[in-house]
Amino acid sequence: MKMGTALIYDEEMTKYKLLWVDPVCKIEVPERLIVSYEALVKSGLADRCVSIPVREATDAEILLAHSEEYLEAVKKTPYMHLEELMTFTQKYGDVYFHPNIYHCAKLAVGATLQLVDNVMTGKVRNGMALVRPPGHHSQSSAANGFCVFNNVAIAAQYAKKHYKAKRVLIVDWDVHHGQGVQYCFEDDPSVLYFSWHRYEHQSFWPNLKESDFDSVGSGKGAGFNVNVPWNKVGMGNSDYLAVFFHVLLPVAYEFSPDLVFICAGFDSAIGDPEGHMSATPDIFAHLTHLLMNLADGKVCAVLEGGYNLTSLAQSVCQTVQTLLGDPAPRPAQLGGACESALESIHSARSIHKKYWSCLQHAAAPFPEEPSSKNRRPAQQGGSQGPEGDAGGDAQREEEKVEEKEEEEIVWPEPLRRVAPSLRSALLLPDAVECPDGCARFSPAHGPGPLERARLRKSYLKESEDEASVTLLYNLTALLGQMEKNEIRNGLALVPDVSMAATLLTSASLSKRVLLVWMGEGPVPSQIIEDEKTLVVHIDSMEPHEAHSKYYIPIPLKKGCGDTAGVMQAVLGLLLPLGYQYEPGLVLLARWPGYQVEGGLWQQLTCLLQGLALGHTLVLLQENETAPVGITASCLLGNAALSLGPLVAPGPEDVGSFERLRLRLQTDWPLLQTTAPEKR
Ligand code: X5A
Ligand code: ZN
Repeated sequence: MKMGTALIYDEEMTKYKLLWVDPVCKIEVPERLIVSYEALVKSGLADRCVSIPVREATDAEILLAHSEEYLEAVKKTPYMHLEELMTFTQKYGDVYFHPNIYHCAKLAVGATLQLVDNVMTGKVRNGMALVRPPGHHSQSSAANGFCVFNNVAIAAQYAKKHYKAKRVLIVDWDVHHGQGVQYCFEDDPSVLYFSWHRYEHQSFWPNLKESDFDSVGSGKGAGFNVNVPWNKVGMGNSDYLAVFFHVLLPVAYEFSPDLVFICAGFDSAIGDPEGHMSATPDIFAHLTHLLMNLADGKVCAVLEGGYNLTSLAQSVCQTVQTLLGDPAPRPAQLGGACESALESIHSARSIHKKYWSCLQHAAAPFPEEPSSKNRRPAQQGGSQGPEGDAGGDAQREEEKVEEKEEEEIVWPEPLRRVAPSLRSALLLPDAVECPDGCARFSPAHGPGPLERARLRKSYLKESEDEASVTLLYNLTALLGQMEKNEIRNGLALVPDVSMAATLLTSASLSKRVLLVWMGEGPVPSQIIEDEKTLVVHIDSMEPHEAHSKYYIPIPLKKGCGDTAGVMQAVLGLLLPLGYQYEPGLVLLARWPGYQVEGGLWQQLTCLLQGLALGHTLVLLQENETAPVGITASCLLGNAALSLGPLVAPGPEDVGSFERLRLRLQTDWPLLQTTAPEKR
């Protein structure tokens, strides 16, 4: 099993800077890299990574995404004097040159290629390259937006060429549109480019028509370019997650990449002078986590923008810590996406429905919308904020205020993320072998006579033996240690899944438990009535009439054998529900006889670990030992097996998911995919 996280950095890339006065470029400073690396060292994260040296990219490698003329022109810059550098710079937009930038740009590409080599050969599972200059704006024959060579575009071509990668996904979460990447792969169906970006109806840099949602790629590449333009500033955690759940992840899973790149710009985080967004640094833990089970875990994150040094350093740490496998923080108080974000989500979903079967049932596109340019969402990722139209003078006033706010903007430092010393504890009958890397759970001491009597009275029949009492006791002891954060997650083979779930939901100290119930068997009524447990029941039966806010049955016509259908339910319903609920514990119960593809079960197990600080407890029927190994692997932090490209889910099911979404979205706004007045 491939393990380890690469960190690729070299101080040399801090050795160029702006040599003249330019208000546009003054934010791109060497300190960006220095503070990011220092934060990784200080927090002990750098030490836990596999450190890999950078190298210079070769001409041939640079030519994978650039013209010879352009490369030859950049090659001359180390010999230019100040005046010549300034003149050369003027040929391009929002960029500067320095005598050492060519050297650094070759190292930035080379660092990215080193990352690809180490990930593709399995020396590490994933990694991050901390580079300067960034890459995603640079084009075949042009430097642009602080970028000289397109690090990620070159690396994607390189992975196709040297490692025969058939499908590459590029997720660009930088706040600017990586138009350079889009141009490079516009007609290429083997590279799926996703970008969200501040757009404001084309009034934000780089002010391109082709950054809008309707640029979907061309020719064979149609459908393989996914743009989600932000038409307002202030987008927050809920907006980012909603785009992942309702646009990116369904498409990415259907595409099924062999390799994932992240154009990891952190100017999309709070406090950034370019982005003006409000997403907090800890959201990048989740964005990273949600991508880590694609491509068998092969994720290459490459730094792009990020200009608030505090926000940047925190966000880099969140990303690397997640790549290393530490539990993600609990994102608090998620609302639904704001109205403007919902419009963007809806536009992207509807324009892409003809290319992606997971979006088939997205509602029809809007009629031409009236201009709503001047409205902005609430600062903290909610749709509840005041939304008044501000015109002319009023807007200028607002901008002044905004500038002032920018300097003062503060947010709490992300909480320290502590991984319990024991990752996975398994409660198995003696006859069942414990998989490597897991610990067989045994409590410090057994139950006293009173405890025995209580367990027997509440959960067992008189006739049941002492061993059953002990098992129930052990189960609650395991839960207790998880809730004390001494053990991260667990798996238990139990004689009766229903009874174990009933016991655990009532014994849990957590105010909120998420129970994911897989299979046809009925959920015990005691749990359904329990207000502190949210039950999501993925089964193959007719819809129950008995649904409530906290009991959500998701029927599947073709049953759990419909991998695409289940994945659709997991990404579009289960995860948004789970994230909004903020559980303190996740129980994943598998009804006996439940037939499910191993990879799908693994995806579910892995994705759910983004919730509840990774406190996942899996319940399997005692005699069903086959899934123990694959489940344990996921609990230990290995990536889930890739599902391969997904086919269309059962059309009846997709229809019923959409109806379910409509019915639930008042209670659970993170399920929304459409702005209120357009529904
Ligand atoms: C990589 C990056 C931003 C350029 C902004 C120019 N570039 N106004 O974030
Ligand atoms: Zn940027």
